[in-house]
Amino acid sequence: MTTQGPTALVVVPTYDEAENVRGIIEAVLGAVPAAHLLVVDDGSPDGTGDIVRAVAAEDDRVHLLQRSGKLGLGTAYVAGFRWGLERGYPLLVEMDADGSHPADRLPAMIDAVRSDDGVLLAIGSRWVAGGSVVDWPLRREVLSRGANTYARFVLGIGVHDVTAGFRVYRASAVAAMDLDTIDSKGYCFQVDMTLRVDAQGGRIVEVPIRFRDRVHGVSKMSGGIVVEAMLRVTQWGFQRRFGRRR
Ligand SMILES: Nc1nc2c(ncn2[C@@H]2O[C@H](COP(=O)(O)OP(=O)(O)OP(=O)(O)O)[C@@H](O)[C@H]2O)c(=O)[nH]1
Ligand SMILES: [Mg+2]
Repeated sequence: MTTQGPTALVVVPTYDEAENVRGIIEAVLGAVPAAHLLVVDDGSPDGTGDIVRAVAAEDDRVHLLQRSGKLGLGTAYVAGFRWGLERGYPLLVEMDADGSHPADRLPAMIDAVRSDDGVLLAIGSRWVAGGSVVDWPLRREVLSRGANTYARFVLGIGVHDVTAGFRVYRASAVAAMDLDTIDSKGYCFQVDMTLRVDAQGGRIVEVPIRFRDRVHGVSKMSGGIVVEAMLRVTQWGFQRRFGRRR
C-alpha cells in the first residue's frame, strides 16, 4: 500500500472463471496499479478460488473472499462492498471476470467520479455515443437494448445502460445505502443500485466502453434472471410514479 492508500477496490465476482480470472487480475492492475482487487468466489467447482489464492499470496493488492456455494451475483457484490467499506476504500468498482469489461477504461471512469464531488457513480456504458459491443450474438444485443429502453421509460431515469455491470461508485454513496434490503439476484441488482444512487440525488455519468463477448467459459445468464429483472423494473416503475420512491 502506498502512503496515499489505494485509489479503489475492484470487486470481481466469479463462478467458474478459471480460464479468465488470471487475465482479468493482470489487466486491472496493469490499468490501475494503485487499485486493490477483491475476487468474491462462490466455491467454483473449476478451482477459480485456488488460482486467486495463489495470486493473492504473491501480490498484496489481490484479495479473495471465498463463499461456500453459488449465492448469486447481487449478494456477491454486497459482500464485496461490505468488505471494502470496512477497510475504507474511497471508491468501489464492479467488474465481471469474463473479459467483457475493458480494464483500460477504468482510469477514465475513476476520473469521472474523483474529479467532481457531485458524481456518485460512473457507468461503463455500451449504449451511449462512442460505446459499442463486439462479437455479441444479435439476440443478446436486442435483449440488452430492449431491456434498457424499457427500463428508461418505465423508471423515468436518464441512464442508457442501466443493466451494465462495469461501474465505479463513490464509497460514501454505497455506505449510505441499507445493503440489508438488497435482494436482487441478476441484472436487476444493477438497476436497484442505480435507483439507490439516484435517490440520493447523486449524478450518474456514463463513460462509453467497447464491450466484448466472453471468449472462455460459459454465461451464467438465465431466463429466470431476465424475468426477475422485467418484473422488478415494472414494480419499481409503479412505485416511483405512484407511491413510495426508492
Ligand atoms: N460469486 C458469484 N459470481 C457470479 C455468480 N453468477 C455470475 N457470477 C460472475 O458474475 C460475472 C457476470 O456473469 P456472466 O455469466 O458473465 O453474466 P453476463 O455477463 O450477464 O453473461 P454473458 O454476457 O453471457 O457473459 C462473471 O464474472 C461471473 O463469473 C454467482 O452466483 N456468484
Ligand atoms: Mg459476462
